[in-house]
Amino acid sequence: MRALVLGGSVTGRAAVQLLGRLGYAVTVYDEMPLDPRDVAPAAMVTGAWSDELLDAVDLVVTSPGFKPSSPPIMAARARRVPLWGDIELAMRHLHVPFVAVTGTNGKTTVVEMIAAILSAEGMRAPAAGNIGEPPADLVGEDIDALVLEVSSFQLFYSETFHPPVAVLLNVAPDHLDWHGSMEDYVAAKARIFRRQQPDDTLVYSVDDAGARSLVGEARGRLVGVSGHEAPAGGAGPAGDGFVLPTGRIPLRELAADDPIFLVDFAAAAVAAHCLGAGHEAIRRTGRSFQPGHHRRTLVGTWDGVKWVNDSKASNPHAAVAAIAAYPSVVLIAGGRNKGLDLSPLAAVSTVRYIVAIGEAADELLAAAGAVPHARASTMREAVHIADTVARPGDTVLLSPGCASFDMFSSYGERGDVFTAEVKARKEAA
Ligand code: UMA
Repeated sequence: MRALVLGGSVTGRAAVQLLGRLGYAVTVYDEMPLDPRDVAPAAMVTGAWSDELLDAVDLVVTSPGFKPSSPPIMAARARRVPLWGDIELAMRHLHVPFVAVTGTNGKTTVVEMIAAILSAEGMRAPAAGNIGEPPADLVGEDIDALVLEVSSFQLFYSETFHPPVAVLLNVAPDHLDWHGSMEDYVAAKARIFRRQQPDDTLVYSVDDAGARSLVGEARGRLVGVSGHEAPAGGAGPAGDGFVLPTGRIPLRELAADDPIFLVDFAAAAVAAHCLGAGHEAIRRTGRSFQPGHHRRTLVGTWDGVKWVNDSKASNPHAAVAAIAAYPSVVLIAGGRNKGLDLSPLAAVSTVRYIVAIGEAADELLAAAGAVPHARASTMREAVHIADTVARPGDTVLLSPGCASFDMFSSYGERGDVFTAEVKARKEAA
């Protein structure tokens, strides 16, 4: 049996190891140069694609970065070679209870919360998938359950994927450059519940119009969650309390009380409960949970101005939610647009000034209209401009609404550079 793995990075390396254990002779293809040691014992082909790479291949496993329109994918489809994503491959061999989480925004936080609750319950339930750890690496490990973050790319390349518990947080335009259209993006997201049956559970946010309309097609048991008002039979705030599937707790006890945190916690609580977590484990996690870096992270407050790093917001939907969470915002935004309309960023009523960066700067400045604005060519210059215009009561918010790859290697690096520039400037002052 011969397999071709597309992409020799995080996903590809894990696929090579699993396919090897399953008895496949594996070749890895990547456009970019690779270190052969990283993909050993697989054979390696880099550079220009050739359809001959599919000769005598029984299975293609693709990394999520390969677009449906890329030559290797088009060629595999044309030759009718079975084509799976890494989630499809891994979940055919991982026979443990699991929850799968998707959504345009917030999925990593919810995955971390579910994993924290299950760990507080004493379960071995690692987080895997788009969060960074390929599930293929977990095949054969002694675990009780799995918490899987699945992107639209991974869902697109899945066939038999069937989560007994699924979470759909929200659906808003993102990754249209990859999927080609909003319809195709939404269709990929819907694959999280396509194979569910009536005894499976689909947790969804009633606060999000995109999620609400999509779950109309689902067959599983629907449980609604909210960051504003707990729906009947679901979870969320109710008066000064918070309704959980296991009972009620005081709202003031939770680590944060903004609607984004509350809806994430409600979804995590319901999903973790489906996998066996009890009241105390859920409650303890709600009290202590801290979201990861670059998610509305406070860098510091100087002269009445808050500086906040929300570099993780790489689409307009995430940026708009963050901007609306502060009363008066000097916004640093822009980067590489993923084919999305950036004008909603400028339309949020709390935006007082826009500093535009990166390839999308022109689009943002055109959308700014009457909102005062400026362009910066580096993060240092953006911080300098923001510092000049900010006044007490403002929040200077880096919430780009775009990918980072035009100026940085990742959203993490973008957030780190912002944090360092802010500290260098304010702590020196
Ligand atoms: N490559 C090609 N040709 C292509 C596309 C990619 O040769 O047309 C090669 C690249 O040269 C590179 C490799 O494929 O060597 C990269 O593969 P990849 O882009 O699929 O990325 P991985 O490093 O395998 O990481 C992927 C996810 N990346 C993407 O979906 C783009 C990671 O999500 C994920 O953590 C990891 O698998 C483990 O599951 C990142 C991400 O940005 C964090 N995800 C998007 C998001 O969250 O918005 C969906």
